[in-house]
Amino acid sequence: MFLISLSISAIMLNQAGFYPQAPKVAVITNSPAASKFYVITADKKDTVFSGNLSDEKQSTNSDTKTRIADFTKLTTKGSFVVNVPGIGNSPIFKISNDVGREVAIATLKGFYYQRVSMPLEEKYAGKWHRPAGHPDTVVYIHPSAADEKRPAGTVISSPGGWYDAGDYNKYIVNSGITMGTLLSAYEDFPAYYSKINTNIPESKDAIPDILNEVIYNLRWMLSMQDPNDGGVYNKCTNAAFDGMVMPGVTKAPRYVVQKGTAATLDFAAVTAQASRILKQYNKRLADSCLKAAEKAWEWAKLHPDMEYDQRNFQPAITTGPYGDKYFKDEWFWAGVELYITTKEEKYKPAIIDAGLPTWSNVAMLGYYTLLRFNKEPKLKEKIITMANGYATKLTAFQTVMGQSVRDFNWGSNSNAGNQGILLINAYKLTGDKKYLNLALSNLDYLLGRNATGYCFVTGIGTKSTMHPHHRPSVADGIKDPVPGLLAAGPNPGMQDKCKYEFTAPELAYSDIDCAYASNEITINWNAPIVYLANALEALKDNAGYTKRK
Ligand code: 9MR
Repeated sequence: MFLISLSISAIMLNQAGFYPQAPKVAVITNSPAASKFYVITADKKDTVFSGNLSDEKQSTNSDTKTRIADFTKLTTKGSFVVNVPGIGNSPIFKISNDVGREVAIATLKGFYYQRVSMPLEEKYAGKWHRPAGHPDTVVYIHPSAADEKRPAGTVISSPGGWYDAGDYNKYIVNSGITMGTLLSAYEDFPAYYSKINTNIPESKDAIPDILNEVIYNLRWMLSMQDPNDGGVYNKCTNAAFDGMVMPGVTKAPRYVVQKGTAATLDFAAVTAQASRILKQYNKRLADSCLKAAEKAWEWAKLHPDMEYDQRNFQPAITTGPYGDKYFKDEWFWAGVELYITTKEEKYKPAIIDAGLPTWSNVAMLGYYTLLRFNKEPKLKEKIITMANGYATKLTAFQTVMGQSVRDFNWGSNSNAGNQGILLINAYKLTGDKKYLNLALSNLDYLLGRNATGYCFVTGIGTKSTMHPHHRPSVADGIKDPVPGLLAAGPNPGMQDKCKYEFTAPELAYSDIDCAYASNEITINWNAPIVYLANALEALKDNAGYTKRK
């Protein structure tokens, strides 16, 4: 048994599998003596392909040396393993037209499992069904958020939304980038998403499931705006993190805390974007969203740089801060979304620099929207320049992810996803398939072609994350973790101080629930893989990845 698992972990590949006419690569990590590899059928009866391993490559993010097995030329559909003499067999993988479908749907469904205030019924949630978590119908105005009209202790209702992560709190800033990414996924591929069914309670209505999922969190977000002045509370939270229990078991008081510029502008961007997208499905909701966005914008003009800082709060609040001190990017993104939705020049922002999106840096979301509506065509060059940068030198795992050691920070897997989104945008802007292949290399990374050998999506593949820092997965007594959730990924910061077998940047991942700095799941990390996996599914036929026979 031991030998088998050793050999499995030495051949890294996308454990879901490959589209017939797309690039297909496996990576061998323990210096095989052999120079040939074989692809054999899963029943081990037939050898369908043989090839030469590449020369050895030295990874720049650990001591790992790799050799590449490229079997792109194999286009036969079926179930296979890669075999390297002296090493053994890879996990079984498929070559099929629909190979990305399961992960595309599962990661979107992952959001359903994060819903806060409704029961997850067995017909939708399977064995992970559970009662509703926090009702959040009694939420206190924390002293940090108090004013004359809503003094400390005032009760408001702020139900619904998604739990942010492995914890049970709800944060506006992080909902911002998450919602922007999901709304953009829909806005970039509306026809595709109109056909996707994730088996959620709303699946039978006329609204695409991705939008139904987004609406569940949107209604919560709307409740986080102070109707008196338009400002938005930073989060709806316990005073301290809950223990590792099921949601709703603890009855600790819930608070909304200080308003902030980042939260309010992220809210404005999301509600403005949602407004134009939802108009055709629910005019009333769309109208309320636009009013909310405009009101939030007005509040932000009066408070252009109000940092959220909980350090001296009484009573103390120790849950995640998502504190941000730099607001130019939020101003830009909110301005763009309001401008595109209202067409009013007064919102049109001056262009600022943008890097890969993170929860604290959202400018790129504004670029994507401007380009989607054919505004500011010169931004295209910026996207293409970044995408060409990704194309210059692939890692020892033949991926874009990991070209810079800085890719391995807290939530590193979201960088792989966000690089993928940028590359999908480059493909949409140019039609050059090189960018799509590079985007695919990062999906391959997330699903197993990485130094750890893990598929980082729960429930997918043969060696995937089993013990995420995710309270329901820990506390529900079910062996398998809640499915469709993307683990944070390697993070040499290891701020959790838990046990790590390896500490090099690309290996600092520990599949234990203690390891919140590398093995938590979070909505802003799930959203990019939703975008990426579904975009590839949406584009696969036109890109020629699939095969008719
Ligand atoms: O993703 C966040 C990361 O960038 C920060 O460095 C880290 C520490 O503040 O917090 C992460 O966000 C956590 C949030 O504060 C609370 N919910 C879980 C999030 C993921 O760990």
